[in-house]
Amino acid sequence: MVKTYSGFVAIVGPTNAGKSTLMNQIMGRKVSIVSHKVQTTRTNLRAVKMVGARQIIFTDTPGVFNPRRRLDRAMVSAAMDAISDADAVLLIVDATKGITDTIRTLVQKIGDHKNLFVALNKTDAVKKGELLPIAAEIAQMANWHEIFMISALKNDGIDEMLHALANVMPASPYLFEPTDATDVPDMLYLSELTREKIYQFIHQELPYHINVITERVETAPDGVLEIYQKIVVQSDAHKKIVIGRGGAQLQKIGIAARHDIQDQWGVNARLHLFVRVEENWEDDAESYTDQGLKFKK
Ligand SMILES: Nc1nc2c(ncn2[C@@H]2O[C@H](COP(=O)(O)OP(=O)(O)OP(=O)(O)O)[C@@H](O)[C@H]2O)c(=O)[nH]1
Ligand SMILES: [Mg+2]
Repeated sequence: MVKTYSGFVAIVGPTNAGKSTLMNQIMGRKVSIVSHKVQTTRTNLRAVKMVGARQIIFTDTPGVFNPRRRLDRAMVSAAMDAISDADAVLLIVDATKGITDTIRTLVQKIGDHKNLFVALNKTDAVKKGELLPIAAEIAQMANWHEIFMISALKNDGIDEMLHALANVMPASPYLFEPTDATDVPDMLYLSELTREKIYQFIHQELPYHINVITERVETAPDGVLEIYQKIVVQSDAHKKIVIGRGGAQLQKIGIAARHDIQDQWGVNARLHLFVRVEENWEDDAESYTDQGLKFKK
């Protein structure tokens, strides 16, 4: 019998470091939404990757930052849970930013984990000469198993990293089916694709105060998937921004989201978007469970 290995790798790091981009690159498709804005990922998302006979269950986590609001705290706490459950921790450092205070705090938090790895990401965007001092500095901050230089965007250095991570997975029966798969619920995934488009098109700060909920999905008699989503905002002013002049902004978001849903799932879809003002959604327990987060009093 072939000996099997299976374990968890938590992908952690500051917001915007490229954790979700890496997850998607590893899986070869969009598992986790990505944006140029901060605090994009809100909850832990898992994906199963087979590396030969070895199974790695990756957890993409929300970026770690100074939690101020209740939502922030729930996000940081999800990331911390992933670390404590992991067989290996992979810290993603944005090489264009170098070693920041967030990195220092995070290294202290993960410092005594038995399998620590660090990847300097976005190497495509910095000069070689700038990488070496960052690598040297991070090297002496913890007892790293290995330090990788990668570009999640350009798929550079990922294969080698996957093999190194696979090699520290514990001997175990497969914890999940040995196929590449994710645990993102369909309803959440649909909401996420729309949230990604809002981040893409709306330039004000308000995205962090937005929530998308998929309320209903039905197959119409003509076979088209009818998707009803509610975009929750915190004020009338925000609602105006999301809808845009004559509804133009909302229409743009809807078209882009529908195309993405069709591309990702290979279906025909009609997307119905409604914008609702719910001033206190961030204090409502249901908004958290919908997103796979724990509501903390
Ligand atoms: N140049 C370059 N950009 C990258 C790379 N990886 C990610 N990015 C960009 O960095 C931005 C943030 O990427 P995300 O993957 O959303 O970052 P994240 O760490 O998941 O962020 P949060 O979910 O907010 O914690 C996006 O604009 C990406 O396109 C890379 O290797 N090179
Ligand atoms: Mg992310």
